[in-house]
Amino acid sequence: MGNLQIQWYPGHMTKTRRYIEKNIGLVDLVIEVADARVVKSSQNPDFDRLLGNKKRLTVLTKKDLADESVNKKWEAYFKEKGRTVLFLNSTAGQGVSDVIPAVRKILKESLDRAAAKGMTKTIRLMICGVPNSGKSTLINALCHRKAAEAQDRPGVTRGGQWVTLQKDVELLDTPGILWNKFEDPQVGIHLALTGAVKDDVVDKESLALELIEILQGKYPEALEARYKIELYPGEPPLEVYEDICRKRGFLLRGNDFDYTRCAAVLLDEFRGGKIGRISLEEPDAGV
Ligand SMILES: Nc1nc2c(ncn2[C@@H]2O[C@H](COP(=O)(O)OP(=O)(O)OP(=O)(O)O)[C@@H](O)[C@H]2O)c(=O)[nH]1
Ligand SMILES: [Mg+2]
Repeated sequence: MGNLQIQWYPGHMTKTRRYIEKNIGLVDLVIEVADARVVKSSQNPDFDRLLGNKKRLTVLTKKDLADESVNKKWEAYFKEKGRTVLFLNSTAGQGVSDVIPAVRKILKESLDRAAAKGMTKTIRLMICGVPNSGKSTLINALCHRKAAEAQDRPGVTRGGQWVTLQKDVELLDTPGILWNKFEDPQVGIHLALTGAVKDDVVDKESLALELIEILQGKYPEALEARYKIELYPGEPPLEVYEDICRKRGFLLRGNDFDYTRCAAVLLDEFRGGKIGRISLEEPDAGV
Protein backbone atom coordinates (compact mmCIF):
# COMPACT_ATOMS: atom_id res chain seq x y z
CA MET A 1 0.00 0.00 0.00
CA GLY A 2 1.12 3.54 -0.62
CA ASN A 3 3.32 2.88 -3.61
CA LEU A 4 1.61 5.38 -5.83
CA GLN A 5 3.95 8.35 -6.24
CA ILE A 6 2.07 11.61 -6.57
CA GLN A 7 3.58 15.02 -7.11
CA TRP A 8 1.90 18.30 -7.94
CA TYR A 9 3.82 21.51 -7.60
CA PRO A 10 2.92 23.72 -10.55
CA GLY A 11 4.36 27.17 -11.17
CA HIS A 12 1.42 29.03 -9.69
CA MET A 13 2.24 27.51 -6.29
CA THR A 14 5.76 28.98 -6.41
CA LYS A 15 4.10 32.29 -7.22
CA THR A 16 1.75 31.90 -4.26
CA ARG A 17 4.67 31.15 -1.94
CA ARG A 18 6.29 34.42 -2.99
CA TYR A 19 2.97 36.20 -2.58
CA ILE A 20 2.61 34.87 0.96
CA GLU A 21 6.21 35.85 1.79
CA LYS A 22 5.60 39.33 0.43
CA ASN A 23 2.38 39.89 2.37
CA ILE A 24 3.06 38.08 5.63
CA GLY A 25 4.42 41.29 7.16
CA LEU A 26 1.05 42.99 6.65
CA VAL A 27 -0.98 40.56 8.72
CA ASP A 28 -1.45 39.97 12.44
CA LEU A 29 -2.40 36.31 12.22
CA VAL A 30 -2.66 33.45 9.76
CA ILE A 31 -5.70 31.19 9.65
CA GLU A 32 -4.29 27.85 8.60
CA VAL A 33 -6.91 25.65 6.98
CA ALA A 34 -6.51 21.87 7.00
CA ASP A 35 -8.91 19.04 6.20
CA ALA A 36 -10.35 17.10 9.17
CA ARG A 37 -10.16 13.83 7.19
CA VAL A 38 -6.40 14.17 6.68
CA VAL A 39 -5.26 16.33 9.57
CA LYS A 40 -1.58 15.45 9.23
CA SER A 41 -1.19 15.38 5.47
CA SER A 42 -3.08 18.63 4.92
CA GLN A 43 -0.80 20.69 7.14
CA ASN A 44 1.83 22.13 4.87
CA PRO A 45 5.30 21.53 6.39
CA ASP A 46 6.60 24.60 4.53
CA PHE A 47 4.35 26.88 6.59
CA ASP A 48 6.65 26.79 9.61
CA ARG A 49 9.36 28.50 7.60
CA LEU A 50 7.04 30.53 5.37
CA LEU A 51 4.97 31.99 8.20
CA GLY A 52 7.88 32.47 10.60
CA ASN A 53 6.72 33.26 14.11
CA LYS A 54 3.46 34.84 12.96
CA LYS A 55 0.52 33.99 15.21
CA ARG A 56 -1.55 31.12 13.81
CA LEU A 57 -5.01 29.66 14.26
CA THR A 58 -5.61 26.20 12.81
CA VAL A 59 -9.08 25.38 11.54
CA LEU A 60 -10.06 21.90 10.39
CA THR A 61 -12.76 22.02 7.75
CA LYS A 62 -15.10 19.32 6.44
CA LYS A 63 -15.71 17.88 9.89
CA ASP A 64 -19.06 16.67 8.51
CA LEU A 65 -17.21 14.35 6.10
CA ALA A 66 -14.78 13.10 8.75
CA ASP A 67 -15.42 10.29 11.22
CA GLU A 68 -16.99 11.80 14.36
CA SER A 69 -15.03 9.51 16.71
CA VAL A 70 -11.75 10.46 15.02
CA ASN A 71 -12.65 14.16 15.22
CA LYS A 72 -12.96 13.65 18.98
CA LYS A 73 -9.53 12.01 19.13
CA TRP A 74 -7.98 14.95 17.28
CA GLU A 75 -9.76 17.38 19.58
CA ALA A 76 -8.24 15.64 22.62
CA TYR A 77 -4.84 15.51 20.93
CA PHE A 78 -4.71 19.25 20.26
CA LYS A 79 -6.14 20.08 23.67
CA GLU A 80 -3.33 18.13 25.30
CA LYS A 81 -0.82 20.08 23.24
CA GLY A 82 -2.43 23.33 24.38
CA ARG A 83 -3.29 24.28 20.80
CA THR A 84 -6.50 26.03 19.79
CA VAL A 85 -7.99 24.18 16.85
CA LEU A 86 -11.51 24.68 15.54
CA PHE A 87 -13.52 22.03 13.71
CA LEU A 88 -15.81 23.44 11.05
CA ASN A 89 -18.46 22.52 8.57
CA SER A 90 -18.25 25.72 6.57
CA THR A 91 -20.89 24.77 4.02
CA ALA A 92 -23.46 24.45 6.84
CA GLY A 93 -21.95 27.34 8.81
CA GLN A 94 -21.14 25.13 11.79
CA GLY A 95 -18.35 26.46 13.99
CA VAL A 96 -17.82 29.45 11.71
CA SER A 97 -18.98 32.00 14.30
CA ASP A 98 -16.20 30.81 16.65
CA VAL A 99 -13.41 31.80 14.26
CA ILE A 100 -13.19 35.58 14.76
CA PRO A 101 -13.64 35.37 18.58
CA ALA A 102 -10.76 32.85 18.62
CA VAL A 103 -8.67 35.27 16.55
CA ARG A 104 -9.47 38.15 18.93
CA LYS A 105 -8.50 35.96 21.89
CA ILE A 106 -5.11 35.13 20.37
CA LEU A 107 -4.51 38.82 19.55
CA LYS A 108 -5.92 40.08 22.85
CA GLU A 109 -2.72 41.69 24.12
CA SER A 110 -2.15 43.93 21.11
CA LEU A 111 -5.87 44.73 20.81
CA ASP A 112 -5.95 45.74 24.49
CA ARG A 113 -2.83 47.87 24.01
CA ALA A 114 -4.45 49.73 21.10
CA ALA A 115 -7.70 50.12 23.06
CA ALA A 116 -5.77 51.59 26.02
CA LYS A 117 -4.50 54.28 23.66
CA GLY A 118 -8.06 54.93 22.50
CA MET A 119 -7.46 53.33 19.10
CA THR A 120 -9.31 50.61 17.27
CA LYS A 121 -6.86 48.32 15.60
CA THR A 122 -7.79 46.82 12.26
CA ILE A 123 -7.10 43.10 12.42
CA ARG A 124 -5.50 41.81 9.24
CA LEU A 125 -5.62 38.09 8.58
CA MET A 126 -4.28 35.80 5.91
CA ILE A 127 -5.83 32.45 5.11
CA CYS A 128 -3.49 29.69 3.94
CA GLY A 129 -3.84 25.98 3.31
CA VAL A 130 -3.60 23.15 0.83
CA PRO A 131 -5.75 23.36 -2.34
CA ASN A 132 -9.44 22.59 -2.02
CA SER A 133 -9.32 22.61 1.80
CA GLY A 134 -12.16 25.12 1.96
CA LYS A 135 -10.45 28.50 2.36
CA SER A 136 -12.74 30.43 0.06
CA THR A 137 -15.85 28.68 1.39
CA LEU A 138 -14.85 29.69 4.92
CA ILE A 139 -14.35 33.29 3.85
CA ASN A 140 -17.80 33.36 2.27
CA ALA A 141 -19.32 31.87 5.41
CA LEU A 142 -17.49 34.44 7.56
CA CYS A 143 -18.78 37.41 5.61
CA HIS A 144 -22.18 35.94 4.65
CA ARG A 145 -21.76 36.57 0.97
CA LYS A 146 -19.98 35.15 -2.03
CA ALA A 147 -16.84 37.24 -1.76
CA ALA A 148 -14.52 34.48 -2.97
CA GLU A 149 -14.86 31.91 -5.73
CA ALA A 150 -15.21 28.39 -4.28
CA GLN A 151 -15.49 25.14 -6.24
CA ASP A 152 -14.95 21.46 -5.68
CA ARG A 153 -11.59 21.19 -7.41
CA PRO A 154 -8.12 22.32 -6.41
CA GLY A 155 -6.59 25.50 -7.78
CA VAL A 156 -9.73 27.66 -7.94
CA THR A 157 -8.40 30.76 -6.23
CA ARG A 158 -5.73 32.53 -8.25
CA GLY A 159 -3.99 35.61 -6.92
CA GLY A 160 -4.78 37.14 -3.56
CA GLN A 161 -7.85 39.04 -2.57
CA TRP A 162 -8.57 41.22 0.49
CA VAL A 163 -12.06 40.79 1.90
CA THR A 164 -13.62 42.85 4.72
CA LEU A 165 -15.19 40.46 7.23
CA GLN A 166 -16.18 42.90 9.94
CA LYS A 167 -15.60 46.62 10.24
CA ASP A 168 -12.26 46.03 11.95
CA VAL A 169 -11.32 42.68 10.37
CA GLU A 170 -9.81 42.23 6.93
CA LEU A 171 -8.71 38.96 5.41
CA LEU A 172 -6.50 38.02 2.49
CA ASP A 173 -7.51 34.88 0.57
CA THR A 174 -4.64 32.95 -1.01
CA PRO A 175 -4.53 30.10 -3.51
CA GLY A 176 -3.88 26.68 -2.05
CA ILE A 177 -0.31 25.46 -2.00
CA LEU A 178 1.39 22.12 -1.62
CA TRP A 179 5.10 21.51 -1.30
CA ASN A 180 7.89 20.34 -3.48
CA LYS A 181 7.97 16.64 -2.63
CA PHE A 182 5.84 14.31 -0.52
CA GLU A 183 8.53 12.40 1.37
CA ASP A 184 5.97 9.78 2.36
CA PRO A 185 3.94 8.61 -0.69
CA GLN A 186 0.97 8.06 1.62
CA VAL A 187 0.73 11.82 2.13
CA GLY A 188 0.33 12.34 -1.63
CA ILE A 189 -2.30 9.60 -1.78
CA HIS A 190 -4.32 11.07 1.09
CA LEU A 191 -4.14 14.55 -0.43
CA ALA A 192 -5.20 13.25 -3.83
CA LEU A 193 -8.08 11.28 -2.31
CA THR A 194 -9.41 14.37 -0.57
CA GLY A 195 -9.11 16.47 -3.73
CA ALA A 196 -6.09 18.62 -2.89
CA VAL A 197 -4.20 17.37 -5.95
CA LYS A 198 -5.46 17.99 -9.45
CA ASP A 199 -7.02 14.75 -10.72
CA ASP A 200 -5.34 15.09 -14.14
CA VAL A 201 -1.89 14.45 -12.67
CA VAL A 202 -2.97 11.26 -10.89
CA ASP A 203 -3.63 7.80 -12.25
CA LYS A 204 -7.22 7.50 -11.05
CA GLU A 205 -7.43 3.71 -11.30
CA SER A 206 -4.38 3.34 -9.04
CA LEU A 207 -5.79 5.94 -6.67
CA ALA A 208 -9.12 4.09 -6.50
CA LEU A 209 -7.24 0.89 -5.72
CA GLU A 210 -5.44 2.67 -2.87
CA LEU A 211 -8.80 3.91 -1.59
CA ILE A 212 -10.23 0.40 -1.63
CA GLU A 213 -7.25 -0.93 0.29
CA ILE A 214 -7.53 1.84 2.89
CA LEU A 215 -11.27 1.23 3.31
CA GLN A 216 -10.76 -2.54 3.56
CA GLY A 217 -8.48 -1.85 6.51
CA LYS A 218 -10.28 1.01 8.23
CA TYR A 219 -13.92 1.01 7.19
CA PRO A 220 -14.77 -2.45 5.79
CA GLU A 221 -18.44 -2.26 6.83
CA ALA A 222 -18.95 1.06 5.07
CA LEU A 223 -17.41 -0.36 1.88
CA GLU A 224 -19.58 -3.48 2.07
CA ALA A 225 -22.75 -1.54 2.75
CA ARG A 226 -22.27 1.06 0.03
CA TYR A 227 -21.43 -1.41 -2.75
CA LYS A 228 -23.42 -4.37 -1.45
CA ILE A 229 -20.37 -6.60 -1.48
CA GLU A 230 -18.89 -9.05 0.99
CA LEU A 231 -15.22 -8.79 1.81
CA TYR A 232 -13.11 -11.63 3.08
CA PRO A 233 -9.89 -11.30 5.11
CA GLY A 234 -6.82 -10.76 2.96
CA GLU A 235 -8.87 -10.19 -0.18
CA PRO A 236 -6.71 -8.52 -2.84
CA PRO A 237 -7.98 -4.95 -3.44
CA LEU A 238 -8.21 -5.66 -7.17
CA GLU A 239 -10.77 -8.36 -6.50
CA VAL A 240 -12.83 -5.91 -4.48
CA TYR A 241 -12.50 -3.37 -7.31
CA GLU A 242 -13.81 -5.91 -9.81
CA ASP A 243 -16.59 -6.93 -7.46
CA ILE A 244 -17.72 -3.31 -7.32
CA CYS A 245 -17.56 -3.09 -11.14
CA ARG A 246 -19.76 -6.18 -11.33
CA LYS A 247 -22.28 -4.92 -8.76
CA ARG A 248 -22.58 -1.54 -10.41
CA GLY A 249 -22.59 -2.93 -13.94
CA PHE A 250 -19.40 -1.15 -14.92
CA LEU A 251 -18.60 -3.52 -17.73
CA LEU A 252 -17.30 -3.03 -21.23
CA ARG A 253 -18.00 -5.06 -24.32
CA GLY A 254 -16.64 -8.58 -23.96
CA ASN A 255 -17.34 -8.48 -20.20
CA ASP A 256 -14.18 -6.52 -19.43
CA PHE A 257 -14.34 -4.36 -16.34
CA ASP A 258 -14.73 -0.63 -16.82
CA TYR A 259 -12.05 0.31 -14.28
CA THR A 260 -12.02 3.95 -15.39
CA ARG A 261 -15.71 4.52 -14.77
CA CYS A 262 -15.57 2.65 -11.48
CA ALA A 263 -12.58 4.73 -10.31
CA ALA A 264 -14.38 7.98 -11.09
CA VAL A 265 -17.45 6.84 -9.16
CA LEU A 266 -15.47 5.55 -6.18
CA LEU A 267 -13.48 8.76 -5.83
CA ASP A 268 -16.53 10.90 -6.30
CA GLU A 269 -18.58 8.99 -3.76
CA PHE A 270 -15.77 9.02 -1.22
CA ARG A 271 -15.23 12.76 -1.62
CA GLY A 272 -18.95 13.44 -1.39
CA GLY A 273 -19.26 11.46 1.84
CA LYS A 274 -21.50 8.83 0.25
CA ILE A 275 -19.42 5.90 1.53
CA GLY A 276 -19.79 7.35 5.01
CA ARG A 277 -17.94 9.70 7.31
CA ILE A 278 -14.36 8.65 6.82
CA SER A 279 -11.11 9.89 8.34
CA LEU A 280 -7.92 8.68 6.74
CA GLU A 281 -5.64 9.72 9.58
CA GLU A 282 -5.67 9.44 13.36
CA PRO A 283 -3.46 11.15 15.93
CA ASP A 284 -1.06 8.32 16.70
CA ALA A 285 -1.47 5.88 13.82
CA GLY A 286 1.21 7.45 11.60
CA VAL A 287 0.29 8.96 8.26
N1 LIG B 1 -18.78 19.07 3.26
C1 LIG B 1 -18.02 20.15 3.31
N2 LIG B 1 -17.57 20.69 2.17
C2 LIG B 1 -16.80 21.81 2.26
C3 LIG B 1 -16.48 22.43 3.48
N3 LIG B 1 -15.69 23.50 3.25
C4 LIG B 1 -15.54 23.56 1.90
N4 LIG B 1 -16.20 22.54 1.30
C5 LIG B 1 -16.24 22.23 -0.15
O1 LIG B 1 -14.91 22.01 -0.59
C6 LIG B 1 -14.73 22.46 -1.93
C7 LIG B 1 -13.52 23.38 -2.02
O2 LIG B 1 -13.78 24.59 -1.36
P1 LIG B 1 -13.00 25.96 -1.66
O3 LIG B 1 -13.47 26.92 -0.63
O4 LIG B 1 -13.07 26.34 -3.09
O5 LIG B 1 -11.50 25.52 -1.33
P2 LIG B 1 -10.18 26.42 -1.40
O6 LIG B 1 -9.35 26.00 -0.23
O7 LIG B 1 -10.51 27.86 -1.50
O8 LIG B 1 -9.53 25.86 -2.74
P3 LIG B 1 -8.39 26.55 -3.70
O9 LIG B 1 -8.74 27.98 -3.89
O10 LIG B 1 -8.53 25.73 -4.93
O11 LIG B 1 -7.11 26.32 -3.01
C8 LIG B 1 -16.06 23.13 -2.32
O12 LIG B 1 -16.83 22.21 -3.06
C9 LIG B 1 -16.72 23.41 -0.99
O13 LIG B 1 -18.14 23.41 -1.06
C10 LIG B 1 -16.99 21.82 4.70
O14 LIG B 1 -16.75 22.26 5.84
N5 LIG B 1 -17.76 20.70 4.53
MG1 LIG C 1 -10.00 29.20 -2.91
